[in-house]
Amino acid sequence: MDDIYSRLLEGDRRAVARLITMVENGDPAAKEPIRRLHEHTGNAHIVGITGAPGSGKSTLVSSLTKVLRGRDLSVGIIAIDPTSPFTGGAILGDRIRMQDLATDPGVFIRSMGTRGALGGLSVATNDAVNILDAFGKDLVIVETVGAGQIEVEIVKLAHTSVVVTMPGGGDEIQAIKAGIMEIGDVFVVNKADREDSGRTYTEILMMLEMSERRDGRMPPLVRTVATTGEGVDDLAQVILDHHKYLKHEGLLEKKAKERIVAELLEIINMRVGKTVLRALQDDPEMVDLMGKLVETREIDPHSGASMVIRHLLKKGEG
Ligand SMILES: Nc1nc2c(ncn2[C@@H]2O[C@H](COP(=O)(O)OP(=O)(O)O)[C@@H](O)[C@H]2O)c(=O)[nH]1
Ligand SMILES: [Mg+2]
Repeated sequence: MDDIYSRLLEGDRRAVARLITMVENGDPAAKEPIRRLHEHTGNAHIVGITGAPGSGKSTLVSSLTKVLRGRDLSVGIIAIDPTSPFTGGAILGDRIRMQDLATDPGVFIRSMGTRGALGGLSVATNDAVNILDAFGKDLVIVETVGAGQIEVEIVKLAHTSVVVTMPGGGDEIQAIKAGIMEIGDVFVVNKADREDSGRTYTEILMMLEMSERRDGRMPPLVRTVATTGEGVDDLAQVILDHHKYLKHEGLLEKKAKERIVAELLEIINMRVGKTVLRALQDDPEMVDLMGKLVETREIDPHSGASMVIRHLLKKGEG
């Protein structure tokens, strides 16, 4: 594994791809190179892009990347597809769309599925972000769908969170109201070529103006046409400006600390989950408990969980 570490730092793209596959598969051999790469991380500007399926995120990421490349910035892209690996259509679509970027050595694109995730996706995504950071990418863009738990976790880990909406997306406006609002640093109305886009723009603008955010900052709202690149220069600018703002206000360091803590908690969460599952399988006392829970229904899941935790803590001390 020494090899993959040094090859990665020498700029070998295949080493990057290989290590990401390893973290995605939960391969324990990834731990050592990840550990050693840690000191090379912390330089990339991490950008999260979220929004409903079909709002144009992938198209936008691709045109945004072209603009960033025009400014001589290197870009890593991680597209997370929460659909099952059997419906690989979206991933395929993204690949085709991003094809012209794929030959650019300043760009690294990777899709990740939720396959075998079990709470491991956030951890694998963080690892992949860190790998691309250590690989020297100036920006790492993570595209996720919707506003589910995993997406919110991922968006929390970005320095700059971009929320993409499109005209007529009544559901999205509800989602924004329901909490995405707080985590969005930049808002986009994509598909501004559609005639009903003006109304959506006004609605979101009003909502942004009325909302009271913890950071007291009014996030910019940008209109884009991802397919033609219209407005994407502006989008790139507000994203880069947000990074400058974080730096200037001393917030970048605060975010970095939050990111490390969130990462730690995610890893603990995943590892404890796995440990508990193993313990449940092997331990006769746990087998007995599962019997009472599932077969005879003597105990309810809450009491069962308490018993498992007490049992594991006792075992851990003994
Ligand atoms: N009219 C129009 N269509 C767009 C725009 N951006 C994306 N699309 C189309 O919307 C569809 C979904 O785009 P995609 O990038 O896959 O959305 P994602 O699911 O959010 O990643 C595709 O057919 C795109 O060509 C836009 O600005 N205007
Ligand atoms: Mg997409």
